[in-house]
Amino acid sequence: GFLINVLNHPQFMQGECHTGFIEENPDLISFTHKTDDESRLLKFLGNVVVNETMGIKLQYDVPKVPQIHDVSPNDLSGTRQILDTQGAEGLVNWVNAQKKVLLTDTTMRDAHQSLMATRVRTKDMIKIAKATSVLGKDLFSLEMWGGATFDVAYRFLKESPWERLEQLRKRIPNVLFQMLIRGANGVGYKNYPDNVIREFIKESALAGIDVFRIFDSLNELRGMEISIDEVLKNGKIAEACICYTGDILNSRKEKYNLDYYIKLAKEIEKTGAHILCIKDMSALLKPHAAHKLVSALKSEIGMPIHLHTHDTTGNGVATVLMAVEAGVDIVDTAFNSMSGLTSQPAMNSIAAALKNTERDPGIDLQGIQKVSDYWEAVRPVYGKFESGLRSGSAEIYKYEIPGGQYSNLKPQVESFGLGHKFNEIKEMYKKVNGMLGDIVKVTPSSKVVGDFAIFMVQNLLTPENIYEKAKNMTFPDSVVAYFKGMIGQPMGGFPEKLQELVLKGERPITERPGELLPAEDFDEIFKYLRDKYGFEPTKKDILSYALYPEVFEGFLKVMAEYGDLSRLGSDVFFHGLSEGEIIEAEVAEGRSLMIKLRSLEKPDLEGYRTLVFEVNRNRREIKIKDKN
Ligand code: 3PY
Ligand code: ZN
Repeated sequence: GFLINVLNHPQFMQGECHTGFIEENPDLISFTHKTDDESRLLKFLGNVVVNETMGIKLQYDVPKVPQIHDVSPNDLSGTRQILDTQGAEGLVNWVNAQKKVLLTDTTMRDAHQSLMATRVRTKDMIKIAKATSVLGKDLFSLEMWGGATFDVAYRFLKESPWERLEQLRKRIPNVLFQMLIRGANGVGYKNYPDNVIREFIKESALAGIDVFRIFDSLNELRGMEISIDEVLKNGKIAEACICYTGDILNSRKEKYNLDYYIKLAKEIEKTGAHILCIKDMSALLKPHAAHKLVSALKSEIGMPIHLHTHDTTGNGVATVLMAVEAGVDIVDTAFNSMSGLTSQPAMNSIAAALKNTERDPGIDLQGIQKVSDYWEAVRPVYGKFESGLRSGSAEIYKYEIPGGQYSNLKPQVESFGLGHKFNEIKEMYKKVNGMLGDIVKVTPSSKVVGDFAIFMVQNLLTPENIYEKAKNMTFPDSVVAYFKGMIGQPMGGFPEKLQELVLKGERPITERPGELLPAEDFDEIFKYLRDKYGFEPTKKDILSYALYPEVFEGFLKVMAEYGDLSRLGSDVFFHGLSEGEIIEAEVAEGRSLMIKLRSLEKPDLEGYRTLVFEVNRNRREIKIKDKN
């Protein structure tokens, strides 16, 4: 290292070397003192630059954080204090007693899941946490965990989702925290053993989740029962969903009619769940249908009703307002700059629209504008994850594709080299739904339909020729698991001929998958992780491994190779440095490095590029393999 440092030093190379050279340039030998942090960070940055950006980077403004001087979140009393002091029943009574409509903000979960592939990092959430706590103090809840965020945090953001929960909880003590859990599928794409679901809920409740929104991707009650039971045991709020599909205004669409939803809601009420959620993941609930559904449910059941919809069609605000008119208790929205399109309808707009009406949510409009402004400034850094959709699409009524899947489908299809067949795949999504007998489509059943549709187009299959042409084909894993009954039973059962074609003689199950799956052995996971990685795994680590073994191990390996990346600014994490740029990188609590990228050299004969950095004004060089 030393010799190379000397040989590559610009002064040395320019022949300016004299006897004082080494004394004057302590960084030449300081490689022996360089911390591990520093080397690992440079390696990470070098990789981003060489293999992703080539040192080309837009200029990003630093988002302005609203300053809060006069109030401390710890002095605020909101919905969280009602739950803590009066329990779940007390909270439900309080909700029922409100004339106003209550608002949930989904910015930190579904909004970015649906708009930018779930990529928002904890660092950007923490910065706005205090302001959200104070300026959003009258919100019912913040949906900030669950769904795809768990997996994506580890897989793509190289950070711990548990840490996010803990950091936000510390800063926002007054508003209920809400998560989305896919019933027996947890925060994953398959059914897990019951003890995994139970322990996961227990640990999430301990870490700060108050409201568990639970759904089953086929609207099967038994897929939600374990989760509901465990949430009740932990004294938290169980919010169970009816996933909305079809169109109750259309009398020709009989399968999912008003009676279907009312019957399901009544069954849900019997489980003891506290709140009923109408989960309209694909934005299919038209405004007048919302009025009809909410009115009917309000007269048939006693639980508070929470509406979740998306703005994919552009009708989201209208749907929310009609539901408000019909007496819905709580509605999901997102701060305006994170709303619209595949995300939730716009909070600021809805709150303003309801001013001076009976159901005014009573939110500080100027306050939430500041929070929205912050997110508006954050968004450009995540630009490469945006879908490119520019307007609402009424097509979605036809295709019935959920918000997050819709914005993700195009890149997914492109990754299969089928970008030019995007329209065909959307058509096929609809056809596959028909072949399956018209099912509820939401994670993971929506993934089954998506994977199946891509497979059909890839292999030039049609609903007519598939029985001949696909006799010897292996179907995608998700499709096979679906037909085996591993994510439950669809209403009306499986189409038998197609099931036989896919399973090729394997016997499907009709039991609840959790009854058949052997319990997870947490002690064994503990020992495995400890022995392989040499640390004492926590309960959270064990659960993360139980849910996502490969993803979690991948995360551990990244931590070992690059260190903790969660403190890096998002512009640097995603876009590295441009040549000549100086950044301040926090590597540990209170410890920052000033890093400049001086130059990026051409690849050598083996394909390695040398990057010259300055770290706290000391020259550092690293070589990174150019993978292109
Ligand atoms: C999820 O499961 O992540 C969803 O957002 C479903 O709508
Ligand atoms: Zn959603």
